Amino acid sequence: MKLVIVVVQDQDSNKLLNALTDHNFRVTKLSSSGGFLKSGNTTFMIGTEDIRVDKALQIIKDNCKSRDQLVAPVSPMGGNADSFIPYPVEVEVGGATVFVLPVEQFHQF
Ligand code: 2BA
Repeated sequence: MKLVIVVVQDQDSNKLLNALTDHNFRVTKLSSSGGFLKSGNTTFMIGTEDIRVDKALQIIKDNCKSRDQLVAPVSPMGGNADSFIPYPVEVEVGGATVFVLPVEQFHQF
C-alpha cells in the first residue's frame, strides 16, 4: 500500500476531488498553506494499493494546472528579515506537488 500526498492550488481542488472519487479512490482533503507564499492551498491524502498509484498520478496530472502568481512585497516588520521581498515577483505555482510514501501498516478501528 502507498500513501500519496498531493499539494494543489485551491482552484483545482474540487475538480481533483471529484475525479479521484469518481475513480473510487479514498481521499482525505486538508486545508493547508504554502510556506513560501503563505497563502492557502489544499493537501490530499490518498491511501491506495500499489498498482493504482499510476492511475492516481494520471488523474492528478489531468486535473491540476500551473499558474503564475504574483508575490506582493512583504514587510520585514515583526517578521524575519530573511522573508523580505522588496518588489512584486511572479512565481509559477503547481500544478501539483506529489509525494508517494510506503505504508507500513493500515488499520481502521
Ligand atoms: P508555497 O511554499 O507557497 O510555494 C509556492 C510557489 O512559490 C512554489 O510552487 C514555487 O514556485 C515558489 N517557491 C517556493 N519556495 C521558493 C523559494 N524558496 N524561492 C523561490 N520560489 C519559491 P510549487 O513548487 O509548485 O509549490 C506549491 C506548493 O506545494 C508550495 O506552496 C508548498 O505548499 C508545497 N510544496 C512544494 N514543494 C514542497 C516540498 N518539498 N515539501 C513540502 N511542500 C512543498
